[in-house]
Amino acid sequence: MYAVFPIDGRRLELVQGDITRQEVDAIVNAANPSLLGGGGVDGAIHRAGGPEILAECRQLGGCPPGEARITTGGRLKARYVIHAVGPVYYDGKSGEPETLANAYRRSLELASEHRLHTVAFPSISTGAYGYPVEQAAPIALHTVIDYMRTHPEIELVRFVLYDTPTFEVYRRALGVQAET
Ligand code: AR6
Repeated sequence: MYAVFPIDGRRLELVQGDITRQEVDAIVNAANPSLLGGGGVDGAIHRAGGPEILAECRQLGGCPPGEARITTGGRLKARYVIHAVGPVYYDGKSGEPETLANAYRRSLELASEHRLHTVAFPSISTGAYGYPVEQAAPIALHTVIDYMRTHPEIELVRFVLYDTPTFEVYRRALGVQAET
């Protein structure tokens, strides 16, 4: 499944799929503050990318929520992995929206600093970290759209959503039709 939202001649895409298979300059990992791996998309990225990514992560000394760090992509098709740490959801009134927006924005700032043009994101914090996807999707989308409008170097942002319900929530939040 696929949907596209044009932004000033560039593209915000939604696809259902596996982020580890994306051929983009950087894929974003939904990491934890240790940066030493975990389950979910984090586990999948380290499995697919190999031990080189973890070896680089060990040198970074962790990453606070709302921040991001960059490593190479190891064996992945993507040249880089941007490790972003989202918030653990508590009640939605404890700074989670700001921390989630910061995780997306800082990831894109790192992409710009490294002269990368195409970036794929998972749905940060909506798995093990428990952020309701209906609340997280508009924050993720608004943050990325705002950034793309002011940073023309970012040519493509692709949200790679693992399951159909998550894809549908993002598609509705973006207000676009799915294509096949
Ligand atoms: N491709 C794309 N999306 C995926 C993939 C994949 N291969 N695998 C899972 N997802 P989560 P979080 C989706 O739990 O909530 C880790 O242990 C998944 O269905 O990976 O930010 C870290 O180390 C969900 O929609 O990340 C942290 O400790 C989304 O990715 C913690 O989990 C995010 O789910 C971070 O939790």
